[in-house]
Amino acid sequence: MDSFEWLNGYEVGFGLHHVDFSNTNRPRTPKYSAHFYYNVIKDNGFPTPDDEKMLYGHFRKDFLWSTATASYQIEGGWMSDGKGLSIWDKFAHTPLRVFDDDNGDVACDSYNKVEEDVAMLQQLKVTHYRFSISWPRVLPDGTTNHINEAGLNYYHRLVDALLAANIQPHITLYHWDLPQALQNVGGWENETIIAKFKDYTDLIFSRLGHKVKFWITINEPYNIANVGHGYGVAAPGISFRPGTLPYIVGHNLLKAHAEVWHLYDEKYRAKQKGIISITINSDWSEPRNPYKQEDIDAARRVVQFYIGWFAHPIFNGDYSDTMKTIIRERSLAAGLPKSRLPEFTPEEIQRIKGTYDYFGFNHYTTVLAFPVEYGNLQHYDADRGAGTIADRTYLDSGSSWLKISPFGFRKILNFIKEEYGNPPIIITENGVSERGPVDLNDIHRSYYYEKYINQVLKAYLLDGVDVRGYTAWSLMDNLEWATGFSERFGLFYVNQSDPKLPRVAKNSVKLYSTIISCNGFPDPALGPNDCLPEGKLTQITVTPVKFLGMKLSVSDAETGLNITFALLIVALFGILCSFSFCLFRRKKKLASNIVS
Ligand code: PNW
Repeated sequence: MDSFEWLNGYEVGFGLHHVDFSNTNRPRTPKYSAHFYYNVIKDNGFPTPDDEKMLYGHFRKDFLWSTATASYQIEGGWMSDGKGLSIWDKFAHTPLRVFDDDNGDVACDSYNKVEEDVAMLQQLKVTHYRFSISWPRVLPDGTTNHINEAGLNYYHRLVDALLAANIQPHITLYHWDLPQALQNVGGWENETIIAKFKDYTDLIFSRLGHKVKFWITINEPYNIANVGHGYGVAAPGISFRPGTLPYIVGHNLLKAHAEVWHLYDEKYRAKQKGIISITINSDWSEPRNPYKQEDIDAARRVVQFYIGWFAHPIFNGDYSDTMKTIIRERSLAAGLPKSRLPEFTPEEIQRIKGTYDYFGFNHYTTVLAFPVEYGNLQHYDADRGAGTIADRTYLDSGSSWLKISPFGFRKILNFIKEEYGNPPIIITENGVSERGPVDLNDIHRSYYYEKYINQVLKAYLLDGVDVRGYTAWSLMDNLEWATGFSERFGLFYVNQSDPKLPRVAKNSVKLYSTIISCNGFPDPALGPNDCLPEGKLTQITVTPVKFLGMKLSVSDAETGLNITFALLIVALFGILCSFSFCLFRRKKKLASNIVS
């Protein structure tokens, strides 16, 4: 416990327990480290925690294995063949909006590289490919007044090439590149967008629907609403009405999604026999201190304001009570006449509820939450009343917001099962980035995919979560929105300084295609398996570990540890020497005192 620390008095506490020296009873409170040390003693060391152990087993026979991209991030051809401008063309051409002023004018030039893109998919052996359609490429001014057949033809060529390679297209109808012409009349803030989105998707179903069985209406409504219209760091880059605009946009996104789901359901489903849903993204959130009720509550609010904002109306009906209550109370307390969160009519609640064929889910990372009081400030973060940080023991990635934390994946999949009535889930994105010098030996990515997909397997086999498919983000390095080409999520490397933009496989391609061939993780104890390279499960990945804040392989970390030990011994030796020297001098002094 904390105690009298010699020259430092009670200022410095070495204790596993905090002692309150201002209280005459001297109460002791365990610190987090006491809980930690208790576990070390209980476990007599450091056994691999259950949630980190590999589970061997397989996914459903008809499991869908996919990888994803989005139109603005890969296509280029920003003005080719009559394409109209999107809000991302405008945003990226505004100085200082995108890192290094990168833009998607050419990107990976996928508009001209159908063959190369399909070749990569074949190498991966995926069963599905998730890509998005650029609305202004097909409808340059956003409306069906003018259909750009040349643009539409690109998607025909891509879909035909996929089907010829026995790969099923999984099409996202809206992945953030709104026609600028529609933004000019208010974009997602203007309710008339709902009818426009319906017209556009009606056209796509009627032209491509006989070849496509998997659809996503909207990708990540959270990012469109809050990042694009609240924080303003994604197109259209609006940040001056953070208290109201994200909620208005979110409201229209939900209605637009529901209308398109009904359109497909009533007009196309019987004939085209596909499935359609929305893709919702969310981090998992843990309490910063698992022993503090305030932190537990904050973590719940973070999840309810993130995944719940959109999932609750679609899967359960209406916004969650948490969001409705908090936003109304904070709005009224600030003197506003009503809640900043718009209300659905009872008819609207019914119209939106149940508009899914599966739960499309994007997931990357886990955060730690704690309560934060924002006083009278009126915006999303203040409504949520929580701050988030990353656990410093998680491995880093190339993106500041993304820390490697596989266990959270299983937890949030279980949350979806419990909270939304065990819907079938297709994971529509999951992946990791790097930045800096190019290294095709991307062990962090192999590690990430192996560990995250294994958590999905645990959710499926051990917890009974109804997972139907998995999609790796991303097929290739591409324009990572406001961070440009500096953050690379690809299984394939795309050299942006070579005008031919060649695609080169990173090492993780082998790992991902092995998991696909095996449809999971075969038990090595069961002997050689045809799905594995050379028939056996030699370590498919190298485990990166963190050492003094650096990412190292296990052997490098061992070397580092040995060197540190050596230095420590030298240092200790030095301290001991000087200490005995002091003692010696003290003794000598004492002796001379006695003598004198
Ligand atoms: C998703 N965050 O966006 C998008 O759907 C992709 O287009 C994108 O490239 C991919 O994830 C990687 O970022 C996100 O800050 C962007 O938490 C940022 C966050 C989450 C998702």
